[in-house]
Amino acid sequence: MRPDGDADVELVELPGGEFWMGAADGDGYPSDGEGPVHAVQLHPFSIAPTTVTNAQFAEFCDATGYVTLAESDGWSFVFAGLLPDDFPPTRGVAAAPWWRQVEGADWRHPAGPHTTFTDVADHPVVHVSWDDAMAYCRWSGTRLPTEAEWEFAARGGLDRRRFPWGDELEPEGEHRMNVFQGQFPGVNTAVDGFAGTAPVRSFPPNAHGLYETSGNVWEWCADWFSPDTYRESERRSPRVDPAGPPGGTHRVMRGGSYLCHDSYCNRYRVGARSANTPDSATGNIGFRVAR
Ligand SMILES: [Cu+2]
Repeated sequence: MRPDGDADVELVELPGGEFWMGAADGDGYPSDGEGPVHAVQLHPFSIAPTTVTNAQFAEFCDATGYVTLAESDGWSFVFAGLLPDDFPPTRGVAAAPWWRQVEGADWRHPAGPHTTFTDVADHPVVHVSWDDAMAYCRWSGTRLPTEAEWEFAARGGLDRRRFPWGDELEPEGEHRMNVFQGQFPGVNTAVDGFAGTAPVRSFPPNAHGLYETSGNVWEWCADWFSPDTYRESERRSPRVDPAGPPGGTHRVMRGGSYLCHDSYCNRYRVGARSANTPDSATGNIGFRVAR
């Protein structure tokens, strides 16, 4: 087994500096606390150009024997549209019936027990909880980015834009990220080329050299989530290297996923925020590391 901190991790060095964090009212959901847009200062940091892939996560598990929460629980949530028509009945989530509780779904079996990660080695690892992500970080000598670092990196130096490339969802009709097309959740036309996860580096990187900072999979951040984070930051919390509230129940997730669609969830914008409990794992949550 390799000693902690010795993994070969590709990182992009970013200079830090000041940027405008958050999104103005109008685009998002008031309960997410995307605003107010406020100036944040960051020290230099490094961040991975892509989310952690199945191949990379396999290296960690091979080296350490690590077992994820979904593996020990024996099930995880898979998007209904990714299950074959003849799949045995599954239980759904009442408020989100398109999420099916699938026995044997975990990072090694991303769309259920009949699938294997080796077929999608260059896709983002999914079905990893925040705690699983932290375990990978400890092994690889990395950490999760703070929410502020994530957003700084995702924006790619563009000031107050909606997406890593500008303001337009599909500039000149071109798909720049892996989100949902069609009628959610039943009709998935996958016009962008992908019904589920896409391999990392499927779409052009932003100006910082980062791939898929919008769409594809949600990315865990280090911070606790609060819809008041930015409002508090106006008064108390530091404008330099903010690290979120001191405690909470949910961890921040950023970037949106292949299931985001304008009709019900447009959180594929770089200023958008979401959160989940640290023990949550689903087929559309992954992470990228920082240092
Ligand atoms: Cu979404």
